[in-house]
Amino acid sequence: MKRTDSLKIPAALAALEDSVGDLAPVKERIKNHHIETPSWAYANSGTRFKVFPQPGVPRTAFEKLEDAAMVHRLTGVAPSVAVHIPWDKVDDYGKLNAYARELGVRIGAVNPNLFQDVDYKLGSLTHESAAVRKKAVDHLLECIEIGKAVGSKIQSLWFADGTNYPGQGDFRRRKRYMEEGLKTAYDAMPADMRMLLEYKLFEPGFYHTDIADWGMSAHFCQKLGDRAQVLIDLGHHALGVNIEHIVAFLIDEGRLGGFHFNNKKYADDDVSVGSINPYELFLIYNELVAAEDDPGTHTNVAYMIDQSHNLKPKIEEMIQSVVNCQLAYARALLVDRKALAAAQKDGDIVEAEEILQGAYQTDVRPLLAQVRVEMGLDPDPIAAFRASGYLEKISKIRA
Ligand code: PSV
Ligand code: MN
Repeated sequence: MKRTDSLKIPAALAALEDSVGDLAPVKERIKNHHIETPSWAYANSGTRFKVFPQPGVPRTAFEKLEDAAMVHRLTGVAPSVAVHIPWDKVDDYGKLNAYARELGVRIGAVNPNLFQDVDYKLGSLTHESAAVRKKAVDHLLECIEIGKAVGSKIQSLWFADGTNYPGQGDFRRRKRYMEEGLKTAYDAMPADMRMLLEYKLFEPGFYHTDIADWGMSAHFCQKLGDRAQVLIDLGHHALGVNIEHIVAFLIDEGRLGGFHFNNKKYADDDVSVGSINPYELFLIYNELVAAEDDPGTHTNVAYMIDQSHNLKPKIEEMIQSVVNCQLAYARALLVDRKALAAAQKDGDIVEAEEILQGAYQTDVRPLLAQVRVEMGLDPDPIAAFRASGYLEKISKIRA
């Protein structure tokens, strides 16, 4: 089947409407499902083996916003951009903010960087030196000020803190240092700001990391307060971990703050979301939609992408990633939740799985195409990008 076949919208939609009923509410929800893209994915990045340069790559934070705005113009659902400090450090954040607004986007999560300074070789918040710990805390406080200046409501924290050898560090002392540093930052946040805390089981610490899994992250958050929540980066789990279960558990505890979407095949986060295991992504979205549909459950989830695009053209990969999230969300919206609950209560495993599979195997591409048409967009954002001449233009300007 050719990609464009799915864009024969009317016939495909009529068939879908026949089987699932009125699509208007589903389309509304897809239009309002926003995905934040990260400034760092537009910039030059690579693996530790090699950075392969790409034409037109942004040279400044302002140019990164331009590329993010292009992704938003084509998809209609990526209106905010996460920044990373100091990678996106500028003299005047008011100016950066105003430029974002002018481009039709806004600045989203602020990501401090506590892993690229030589002082952090043995840790940042968990370092044995009080001076280094203070330097790390000061950076967190600086990022909160930047967040205030750009109107950001999220501080998104990831720590490279960890050790490589048994005996290198004292686990309990490091835990207390971490708690102390996080608390100083948490207390400095304005009342409408949230702290999202990532975990990662390994790398760059290969013996231990100070926030190794969701349980440790949730524990720190619980001690901090309601505005500290866990951030799930899909790449940061051991193979075989059931991420959708973690999602459901954290939702139920009011501690799911957001996602860093990407995909790991073996480790970490450098592959496009939905590229390796779209069924897993669907099952994650299935839990999110189940929570949205449950009137007794309140969620405030920041949907963000955290990828580093090494081989594919960066803007196209970002469009593809946003669309992959939309595909998973749309399919999850088609799950017949009443029938699923009934099958679960009856212990009817086969029926329950068939219900999920039925939604997952539905071709929702015509539905997404129709949503884009209704939003005044081209139904095929990648084709539209290729036809736009944008890459050729920036390649010349940024040469
Ligand atoms: C490193 O693993 C990492 O990918 C984390 O997931 C952070 O979110 C990201 O870098 C940006 O600092
Ligand atoms: Mn991440």
